Amino acid sequence: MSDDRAIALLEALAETPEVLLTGPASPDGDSVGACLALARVLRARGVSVTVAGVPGWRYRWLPDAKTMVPKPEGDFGAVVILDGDRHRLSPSADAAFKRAPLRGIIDHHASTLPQEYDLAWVEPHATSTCEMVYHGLVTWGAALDLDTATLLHVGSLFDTGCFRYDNTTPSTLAMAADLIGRGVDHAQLATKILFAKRWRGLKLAALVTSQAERRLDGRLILGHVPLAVMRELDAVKDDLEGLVESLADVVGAEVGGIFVEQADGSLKVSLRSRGSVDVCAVAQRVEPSGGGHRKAAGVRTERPLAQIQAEVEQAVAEALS
Ligand SMILES: [Mn+2]
Repeated sequence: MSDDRAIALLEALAETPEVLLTGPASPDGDSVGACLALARVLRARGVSVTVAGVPGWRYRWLPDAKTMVPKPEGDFGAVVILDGDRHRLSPSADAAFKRAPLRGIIDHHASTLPQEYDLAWVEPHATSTCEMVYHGLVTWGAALDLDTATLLHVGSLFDTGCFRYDNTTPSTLAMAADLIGRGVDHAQLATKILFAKRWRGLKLAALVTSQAERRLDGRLILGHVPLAVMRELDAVKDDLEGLVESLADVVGAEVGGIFVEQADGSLKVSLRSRGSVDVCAVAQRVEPSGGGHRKAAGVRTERPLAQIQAEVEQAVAEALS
């Protein structure tokens, strides 16, 4: 771990009067957990911390999630992005970031460019941002109370798919052992963060999987999520959790992808790889703004569905040949 970078960033934040922590717009479990955990520790040291973001129903019950602010206002001495990069911020977080005298990042995405920040703590090989924050806080000598431990465990669970993916390391499991030893309710968290679904989510998954397409002799499985279906079921992003994974889990599949129509007419593409295909590279071939990890990546595009599906198919075919 980059101890020096971690400590430099934590020390700088501890001396900043007003700190804003934010994930990307529509933050996932790793981002929400990392932001709220770091906020707890900094607040305990007397720092005034705002956490920006709108947690979905999956995360709203977590410790301190109700303190998250949808649109941060005013000026901050430092703005730090956790688990994402500056190109994926909400408009209000982006405005605060651009005005801040100190701009930092704590992230493990390979697509994140450290040179775009004043203080960058980026570890592309880290399993999750929560794992980075955990090691950073332990090295810093911070006390981790049960709520902080719970929040850190959330990101670890989320980014490993409950310790299922090949980014699960001995270090990941040692951290989990430590956090569970501090009283974290692993079974409840794993169920609520990764597997819980609303009735409408079950119906949505059934509709999407019933229309899913097999391409490249079943090595690529594509699912389309029409906006009309989302609206009819009154479903939101959190109701899609696990759907792209279930496509990638089909026997013989190398890559699964879902194409989710957005209210603004754009398309949000999520890709998962179960083999050698680098889906981050696939996402970046669709649009340069695509990003993520080798085995889990995404991209947003304005271009038509059929064209994007053909491009993904072409890129996956080339990667497999
Ligand atoms: Mn992450």
